[in-house]
Amino acid sequence: TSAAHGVRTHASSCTDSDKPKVLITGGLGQLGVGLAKSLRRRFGKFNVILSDIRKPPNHVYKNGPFIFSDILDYKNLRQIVVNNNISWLVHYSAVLSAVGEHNVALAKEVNITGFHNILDIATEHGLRVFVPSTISALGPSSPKDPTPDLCVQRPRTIYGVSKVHAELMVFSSHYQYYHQRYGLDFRCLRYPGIISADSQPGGGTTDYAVQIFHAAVKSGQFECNLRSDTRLPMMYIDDCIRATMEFLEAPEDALVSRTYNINAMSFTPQDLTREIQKVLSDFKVTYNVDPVRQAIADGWPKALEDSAARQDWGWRHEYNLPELVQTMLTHITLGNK
Ligand code: AKB
Repeated sequence: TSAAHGVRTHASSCTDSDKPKVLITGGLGQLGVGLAKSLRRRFGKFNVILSDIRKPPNHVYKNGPFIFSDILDYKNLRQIVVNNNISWLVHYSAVLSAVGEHNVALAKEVNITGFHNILDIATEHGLRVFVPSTISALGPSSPKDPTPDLCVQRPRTIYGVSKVHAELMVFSSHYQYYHQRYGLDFRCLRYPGIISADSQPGGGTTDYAVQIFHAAVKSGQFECNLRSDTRLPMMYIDDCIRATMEFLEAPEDALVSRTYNINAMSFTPQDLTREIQKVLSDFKVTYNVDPVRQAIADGWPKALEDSAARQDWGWRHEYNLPELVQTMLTHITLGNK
């Protein structure tokens, strides 16, 4: 489409002086290191700062700047943005769905108070800010198959409520005003469950779809904590990172909306098991359902309707279930050698 073409034209004409300086919060979660790698390839090693409250493994220090940043400490955040001339902020810090249900106070603090700090800092300094939403922002009363961009959103988890809150904040007249006056540029994608080989998710409901691959390679058996027929939208990490990069780089006038669904594939634990068994025929899965995770998954979409993302800024996914399984098993097998 012309929008997709526009994204590419914009990307290739990027000169040194318009290279953004990017800060990634929650950088040691499932997505930060991968996104930093892609952003560094595109904008230069020192233009992308990864941050977290934990000490990373050595290779993370070697690959580019890493600093301590606590999103609950406003002064610390502001200092980082000012001292490093940050222009884009990717906000990955979050307490995910399953852990959030077990620790609501922590989830409220990180996901709501932390997000407000990010939004205020971004507003104060006219940043482009990317905040992921996910399938968790939908609930049992949302249309499920597929879920449109615009629909009823009544999630039943604190994580989901905080994502709806984030999606809606920018519609408040306060932030609309700052958008017009100071150029706050808020961008949000609703991610499906993300599947990655090198990085682990932590505390989510879709985590089984990552753990199953490691178990298949390591022990040939896996105990799944969701029912065998639980269909959820999922995406391979490379697609997710590319979507995020393309969306971040999309010209503002291509964006009809500030929050877009992105979709790739949907499967159940049973579908995934069968696909893995095509490669590892002895692989066995048993089921021991976690009621908290199952209730969360039962309220989530089975697929996301993402035609607006495809039309407005040229989103295309590359991985379906067979490619996902081949790629994950290859990566994990090679990584274990
Ligand atoms: C989770 O399972 O909590 C996350 C998500 C879908 O947001 N992976």
